[in-house]
Amino acid sequence: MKHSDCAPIIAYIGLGSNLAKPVVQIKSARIAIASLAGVQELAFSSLYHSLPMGPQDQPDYVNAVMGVATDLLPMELLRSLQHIENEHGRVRKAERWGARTLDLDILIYGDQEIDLPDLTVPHKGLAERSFVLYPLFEIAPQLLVPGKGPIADLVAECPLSGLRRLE
Ligand code: A4P
Ligand code: MG
Repeated sequence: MKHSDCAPIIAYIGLGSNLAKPVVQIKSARIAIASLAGVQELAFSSLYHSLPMGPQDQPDYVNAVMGVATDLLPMELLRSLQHIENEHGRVRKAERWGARTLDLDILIYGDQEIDLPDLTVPHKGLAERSFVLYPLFEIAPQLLVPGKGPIADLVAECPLSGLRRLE
C-alpha cells in the first residue's frame, strides 16, 4: 500500500555490518534499498570503521547512513529492510548486539515519533551512538531529530569512540 496522494517522506536508514566482507555488504545493501519500489536514494554517507558496541569478541564494524525519499509506510519500510537483511545472509541469534552480515535500522522517518511493538523511531540508540550520529550529520547537518533536537547538538555531546572514516 502506498500513500500516493501524500508527498514522499524523507527517512534515514542506518547500515551496519561486521561479517563476510562488510564493505561489500554495505555497498550491496545500498543498491538493494535504492531498488525498492517506493524508495529513492537522496544521499549516502562515507563508510565508517567503528569499534563494536556490545560484546567485544566480534569483529569491528563498517557503518554508513543513507537518506531516502519514500512512499512506503513505516512498517512497510521496516519489512522491506528486513527482507534485504535476510537476503544478505542475516541470521538472528539470541545474543543481543552480536555479529551480523547486515543490520538495517530506520533511524528517522520524517518528523514522526513512532512507538509500535516492532518499531521505535527515532531509533532508540541514535543519540548515544557515534557510528550513527556522525554519518547522519555528514549527510544531514541541519536535521532536527524528533524529540531530541538538532543533530549538531547531539554530535557535539557524543565522543567518537574510535570511529574513523574509510576511503
Ligand atoms: N526495531 C525496533 N525499532 C526499529 C528500527 N527503528 N529499525 C525492531 C529497525 N528495527 C527496529 O532488531 C530487533 C528488532 O528491533 C526487530 O525485530 C525490529 O522489529 P534486529 O535487527 O533483529 O536485532 P539487533 O539489531 O541485534 O537488535 P537491536 O537491539 O536493534 O540492535 P541494534 O540497535 O541494531 O544494534 N556496533 C557497531 N560499531 N556498529 C553497529 O552497527 N550494531 C549493533 C546492533 C550492535 N553493535 C554495533 C552495531
Ligand atoms: Mg537492528
